[in-house]
Amino acid sequence: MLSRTSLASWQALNVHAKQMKFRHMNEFFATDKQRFEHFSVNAPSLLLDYSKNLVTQETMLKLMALAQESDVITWREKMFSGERINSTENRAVLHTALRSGSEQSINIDGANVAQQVAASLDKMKTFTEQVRSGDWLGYTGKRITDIVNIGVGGSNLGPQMVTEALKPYSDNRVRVHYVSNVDGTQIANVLRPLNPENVLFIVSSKTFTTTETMTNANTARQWLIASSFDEKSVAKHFIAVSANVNNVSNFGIEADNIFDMWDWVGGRFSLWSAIGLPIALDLGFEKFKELLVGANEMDQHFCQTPLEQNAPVILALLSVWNCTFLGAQSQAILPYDQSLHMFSAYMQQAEMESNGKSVSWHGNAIDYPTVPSIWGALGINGQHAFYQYLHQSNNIVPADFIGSIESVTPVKGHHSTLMANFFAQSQALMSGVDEQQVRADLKAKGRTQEYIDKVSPHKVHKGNRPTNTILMKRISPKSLGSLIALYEHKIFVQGIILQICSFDQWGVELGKGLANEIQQELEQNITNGNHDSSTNSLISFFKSSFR
Ligand code: G6Q
Repeated sequence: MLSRTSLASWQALNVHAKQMKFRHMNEFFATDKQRFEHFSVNAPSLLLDYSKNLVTQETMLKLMALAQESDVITWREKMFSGERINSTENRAVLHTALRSGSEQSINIDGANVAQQVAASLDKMKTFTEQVRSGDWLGYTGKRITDIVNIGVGGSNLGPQMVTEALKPYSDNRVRVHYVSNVDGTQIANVLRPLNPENVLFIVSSKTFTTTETMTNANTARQWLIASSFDEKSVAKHFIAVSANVNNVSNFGIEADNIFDMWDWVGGRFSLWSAIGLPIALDLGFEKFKELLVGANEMDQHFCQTPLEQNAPVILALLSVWNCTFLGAQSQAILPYDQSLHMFSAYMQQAEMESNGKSVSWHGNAIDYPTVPSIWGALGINGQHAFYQYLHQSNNIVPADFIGSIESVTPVKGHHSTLMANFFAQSQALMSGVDEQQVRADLKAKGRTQEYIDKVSPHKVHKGNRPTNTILMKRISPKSLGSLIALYEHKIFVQGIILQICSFDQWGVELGKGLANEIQQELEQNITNGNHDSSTNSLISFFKSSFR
């Protein structure tokens, strides 16, 4: 298959980008009074305003032509129908089936996916109700008050981000904690205040081989047995979510307490599966289902809406426009809602692990810029930290502003202050302030000419910095489900346009393998000496100095 660069739409965008680099968004807003109407769409639970991008109607037409020529529609059908589009791992990509509520059968390796999903959801429901009602008892007959989820990467970030976002919806029947880091400090801090008699551990690992998770799970197991003096207590206090039943059984977790994972769900897309159990335990199963409903509504929007009005497609095309054609190298995710304080970290994994690659589907080197690095933090905190860079650095950082019309926990006088900043920042990033204005403002304040000459260049803001604004009514299980699915599909479309295998993660696997080798050197007094001289010397310095 030919590189995307050979497409007529790609070449047209290249020429167009060279002209657009000299335009300013201020000019577009001045000449089109309905720019907001022309460049915004409604999608389930949210409004997307993309008018503050360096785009005209012509740009959008050219980008839509690129989506058409890249066969986005055919690829979308392939994904939803269970074709093995994860080509390097020969797997289907069906996280959408986890929330479809559909009985329509998709067959993977002789099994009906719809039936597998329905059975898993039933099992999650029963289990969630047992624990939350106090029917599930620990080894001394006490109810479970604390859930500790042990998992890392895709088996941690999604559930933790959602748990944090939906805290106001928790009835606090159980407390949910997360352990992901193999640094013992984390598990020690989590376990210190807990009583083993009341704790239920969820070991979340698709492979059940991930060293960090296995190390933490073994520590948790020892902590429990140090109190119960009975290996059998593990059955009452450990459950697992995994595709590796053998390893889970060897760990001592009973078959009934294993929740399925499947090859057709990637870790970073798995919060909709039993990996989401901590969410269901925290909120109750019905609210977990609302999360699935919200995601499914976005799936429907993605499948049924023409590309021109399709929010995930638009977001993907704008990212390709800003990064591949206009040269931006990073993108900020800036939530103005405390509930979303982990959202940037979650998106960082979702996009960078999916599309942070430099080889095409066919194994050829990709010779165009692909996806940006993703970073960000709560917008208000960012304003007093890194926004300086967004406003005045030489590097353009496109940003997504995400906010809510209503606060989930209204406190008088707070929300309007928060949202005033939300609107002000994207306006300032777009319009900037030119030197003439800066000088006039300083003069009006009575500053001396000498001061004005000195300070004016520093106060100029060029503006023209692209932002998207995503506005939701309020954060709820349903709207959060829609928001996450919006970005999942954006990432998918980006991958299709850039010819990237979005669903593998060989870069993660490389590090896992190397660390296992080095761990043996550290623990068994072996000197391998086969590393580069820096790594060899660091290992020997570590061993000689700290033992
Ligand atoms: C996600 C990645 C990766 C994975 C972790 C944990 O898509 O594959 O982040 O989730 O490495 O893997 P396990 O669930 O197998 O422990």
